[in-house]
Parts: sequence; C-alpha cells; structure tokens
Amino acid sequence: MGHSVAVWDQQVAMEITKDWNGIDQVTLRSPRGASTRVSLYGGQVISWRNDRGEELLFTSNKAIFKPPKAMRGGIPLCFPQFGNGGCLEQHGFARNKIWTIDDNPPPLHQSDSNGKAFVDLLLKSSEEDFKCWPHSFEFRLRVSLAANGDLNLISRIRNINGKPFSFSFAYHTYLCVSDISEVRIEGLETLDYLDNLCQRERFTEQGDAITFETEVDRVYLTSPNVIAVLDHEKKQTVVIRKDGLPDVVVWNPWEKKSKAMIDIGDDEYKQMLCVDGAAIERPITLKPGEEWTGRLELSIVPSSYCSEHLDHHFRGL
Ligand code: TA6
Repeated sequence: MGHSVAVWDQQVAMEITKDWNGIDQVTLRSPRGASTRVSLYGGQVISWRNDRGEELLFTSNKAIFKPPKAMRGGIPLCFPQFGNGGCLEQHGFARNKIWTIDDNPPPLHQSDSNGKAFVDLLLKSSEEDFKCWPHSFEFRLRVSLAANGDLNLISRIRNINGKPFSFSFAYHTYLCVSDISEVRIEGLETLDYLDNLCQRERFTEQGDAITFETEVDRVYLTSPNVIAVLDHEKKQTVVIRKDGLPDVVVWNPWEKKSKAMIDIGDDEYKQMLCVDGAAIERPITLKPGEEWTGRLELSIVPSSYCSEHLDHHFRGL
C-alpha cells in the first residue's frame, strides 16, 4: 500500500480531503496529535503541526492557492531545476504538477515505514514536460510522520529514459520563526557559499553562526548532514537531517523584496526563513535505469538540547 500506518488506527491517522480547487490533500496524524498535510498539487507539504497544534511551517497570509502558481509556503519541491539557472520555469515544473497517490511503490527500508504514518506520491513525466525537458522520469515522494511528530520526506527520482539526464533539486522549506532577528543557523559556519545576490559569486562564511539583518539568498556548498535552526524567542530548534543533499539554500527576502512580491505580506519576512536541503552546485546525473534518493528529516527539540547534543554532529560530519 502506498499510504499506510503502522500501529494506530488508519482512519484516524490518514485523511484525504479536497481543497477549494477540488485537488486532493492528504493529512497524516500521529497518535499524540502532531499532523502534516500534503497537497497533490506539486506534492507540496503545506502544513506540519506539533502535538499542541502549533504550525511549524510558514504559509504567507497572501499565498495564492491557485494553479499554475506554487503556494508561498510549506515545502515546494524544486525539480528538475533550482532557481532560474536553466531553460525551465523558475524552480522547475514539479511544484506545478498534479501528482497521484502511488498505491504500489517499490519498497523502502522497513525503518522508513515502521511506526510512521505515511503516504507515497508519484509524478511521471508528461508529453507537455517533454517539450521543455525531453527526459522520461518517475519521481516518487514519501511523506511520513513519526509517532514523535518528526516529518520525513524521501524523494526517489528514476531515469526511465534511454539516455542519461541531469537535474538539480531542493526541498524549499519555509520554516515558521518567531522573529527573524532572533534566529540563527548552526552547521554552515566556515562553508563556501554562492551568493544569489551577487551573481552567484563564491564566498566563504566567516561568522560563528548565520544570523539575519538583511536580505539573504545563498547556496551553502558541501554542508554537513545535520544543521540546526535555533529560534531564541521560541526556545526551540528545528533540526534538519538530510542525505543525498550536499547543499543548503538559505533565503529570507527581507523588507524590500517582500514588498515587491504579490504573495507575501510586507512584514511577513520576519516570520519566515527558508532553509532547503538541496543538490544544486553539482547537478545529479542519472544513467538509464538509475535512481537517486534525497532524504530530509525535520524535528523540533528544545534549544538547550540542541547545543548539548548536536555539537558533535556539526564537528564530525
Ligand atoms: O534561493 C531561493 C530562491 O531561489 C530565491 O531567489 C527566491 O526568489 C525564492 O527562491 C522563491 O522563489 P519563488 O519562485 O517561489 O518565488
């Protein structure tokens, strides 16, 4: 089954509803009350709540929930192109397609299913995509919610073409923060990054941790597999674990850019921060029949826990 739960009542753990455009959304719930919701429009996770019902992903109050535009918030999937660096539309077409529920996906490791509520989604290349990106692929996305509320995303992209193709990818993750000036990211210090605000020029991060006092739009390269977003005011930390995703995008549009965007409020930049597990600098190349897997896990811990327990990860990975 492509949508399943392990130990608790499936009726309670998973629900399929329609949004106001008639597009299916799948809600997964944990026994303690955490939840996540994924839209079949774009395979986009549009909500992730803890067991107190607090939303952990940012969605703009001015978000446009109308195809063909990806909704501003949640976790849009950027594939097969990140940004506008190729011939495709910004961030590729996957976030603007209708996905299907995959009832019979190739198996994953047992630990990816045990004790989790999950749903498997599928996007296949269409003739329309073929005009701008002439490659046949299958993109499988598993979204799962662990009993403790951790959110897991597993993307599997397979080349079902007769020739190789290359792509870039990002989980464009909009985190909800208390106040951007109270937030810092740990795990990216000393890394090289490409600065999208300076024609992708390469710099080296000098600070101890990343903090925010102006617009930031960067791709950090060859990053550790665990990074942390500490929210001082909330006293909580989002721990991002990733695999197969060497790069990390950090984006906050700040005031001026927000004012120029129609689907974000003038001040909403204060409550959002994009931190994306990504593969951008070196595109992934798949030979015919090959498959790539990119994993993202988001968990929430108290900030005190973070400094004590995650420090060795930053040093060791
Ligand atoms: O690096 C993140 C980024 O590419 C920014 O340049 C910014 O424009 C953002 O993504 C959002 O893109 P979107 O197409 O969703 O407006």
